Amino acid sequence: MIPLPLDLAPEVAGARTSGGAIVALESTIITHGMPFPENLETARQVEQTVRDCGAVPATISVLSGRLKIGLNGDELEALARMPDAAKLSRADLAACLASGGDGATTVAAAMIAARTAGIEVFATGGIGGVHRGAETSFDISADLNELAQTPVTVVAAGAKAILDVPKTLEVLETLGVPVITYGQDAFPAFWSRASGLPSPLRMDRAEEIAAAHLLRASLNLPGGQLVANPIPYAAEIPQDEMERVIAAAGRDAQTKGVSGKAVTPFLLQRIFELTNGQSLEANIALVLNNARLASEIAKSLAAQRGNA
Ligand code: PSU
Ligand code: MN
Repeated sequence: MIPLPLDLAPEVAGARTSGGAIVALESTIITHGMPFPENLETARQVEQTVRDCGAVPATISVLSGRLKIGLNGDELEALARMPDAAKLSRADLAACLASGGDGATTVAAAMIAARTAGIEVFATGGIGGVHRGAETSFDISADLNELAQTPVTVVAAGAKAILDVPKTLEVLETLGVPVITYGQDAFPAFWSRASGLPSPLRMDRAEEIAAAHLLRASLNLPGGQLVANPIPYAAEIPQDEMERVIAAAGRDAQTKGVSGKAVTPFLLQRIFELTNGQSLEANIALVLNNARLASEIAKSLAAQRGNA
């Protein structure tokens, strides 16, 4: 083995030494999920929200072939302005490090990096999943397999309706990934608080979610947990309003022959355009909401380990 080119931000290194709460954050949402400058503003707000909650944020990316766990202000801005950052999932991470490239990490790659750095809680907007039409395209995000094998608790606002939500839940069940909805029985669908499907599990307290994370380790179970956190009421967009737009974006992707890792960024960008940017406001609100819950879980993990 050769040593990993790993850089921990001083704040993150400090929290690791003291056993403090740390929340990992992905970066594909910055480079491929939101337009500039909203991406940079949101990334800064998410980090500030984590700090306000009493935890340390660790935004994950690859810069000049180094795996960064926590970015300083200049690095965050450089990433947000980067027009051609690679989108790194499990398959791409080591190759990007080997070639000295720059890239943003998806949920899957950020989970791998978080585990490497000893971080167990992670916040994002939405995870990747089983795409509509997967029965012919075979398009299933590597995020799902990652949840099955990497022991990180991931807080997301459910699964975005660009995916086939029932199939996504079926695959998660097959993989043995706990899907825990926070504070309600219905599994949320990103912009909407309900997907029309019940959540496999429900928990109402961050402490319980942290305890379940620790007990999975005690049981020697590989893999993490998916925590589905419903978007705040005030920011919700009803599902039927989004459906028309999602269907149109899906048709555009098909017409243009978009495939592979380009599919999710294409759909997100198209939906942004088709809603004249309206989808973005909801997206920002739910990411901040997820950062808050992830911070509470991370603090509880630290406390239950006797570090706080
Ligand atoms: N879903 C969203 N916003 C996002 C993504 C998904 O609502 O920004 C990003 C995340 O980084 C996720 C990735 O891990 O897309 C999934 O890509 P793929 O479907 O190609 O695995
Ligand atoms: Mn895919």
